[in-house]
Amino acid sequence: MKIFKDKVAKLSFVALLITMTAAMFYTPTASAHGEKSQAAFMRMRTIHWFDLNWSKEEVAVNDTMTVSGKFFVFSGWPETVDKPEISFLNVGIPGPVFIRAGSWIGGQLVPRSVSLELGETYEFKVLLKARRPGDWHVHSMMNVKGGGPIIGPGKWVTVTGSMGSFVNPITTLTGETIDLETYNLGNTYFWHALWYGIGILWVAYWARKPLFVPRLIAVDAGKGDSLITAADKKVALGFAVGTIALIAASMASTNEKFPITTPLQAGLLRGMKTIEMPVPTVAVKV
Ligand SMILES: [Cu+2]
Repeated sequence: MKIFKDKVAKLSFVALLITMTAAMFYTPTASAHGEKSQAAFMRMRTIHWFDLNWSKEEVAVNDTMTVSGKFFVFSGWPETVDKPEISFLNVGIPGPVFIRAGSWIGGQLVPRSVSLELGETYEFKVLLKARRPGDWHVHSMMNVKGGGPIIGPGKWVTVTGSMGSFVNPITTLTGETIDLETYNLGNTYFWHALWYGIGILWVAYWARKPLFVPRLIAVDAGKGDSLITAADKKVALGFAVGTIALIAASMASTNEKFPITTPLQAGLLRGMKTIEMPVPTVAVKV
């Protein structure tokens, strides 16, 4: 009986290994456009995209392409979705495989949210710069506050080249040209590591002491006050003062290094230019 059990155990283990290996190597490719999985009322009663044009099917890293077309803001907008009073023209792509170099509604640059009117038709254009090689779905998309992302039709676009050669240069107010792709990355790593290290030290300090159950017993026994010693209070105070001092000092040095800044840009654009659609010449009898 024991031999039989051993055999079963061994075989089960082998089966488990085979399953795991198979699962690791099974990587199906997603080949469908997901907008059809949206609820019908989201897809058919919100933003109607039409006359869409993708300027390229294949684009090299650092080259640009446009997604343009028109959209009609459906007059029978569903009650359950917030009105598109605060909307943002976007694209539906799998992560930052392109960067959005600019977007326009009715010929006006829209780097921020816009207010759309029900029953109106608008023209749009999004300029994309290729960043990561691969085959990607590129969809038009409208983010509506209180409604979520409303995705439009998509098309496969192939990006060729290598991501290592991607650059994103901009000229700052002071006339300096920087590459946003790599700008000050060392600084980002430094601050992440520093705060992570401080956090670990803080947790490690308290984790040296009896945790959870012994603490609960002490609190239940009315000895909760004895858990935190005078030394603990000093250490905690040290952490608090140190943190504030570090923030104050780094803020002062940053302000000194970058005296010219602009306030964060936010706002809402109203009165976007609409287009008149030609009067329908086809009569449909329902
Ligand atoms: Cu898609």
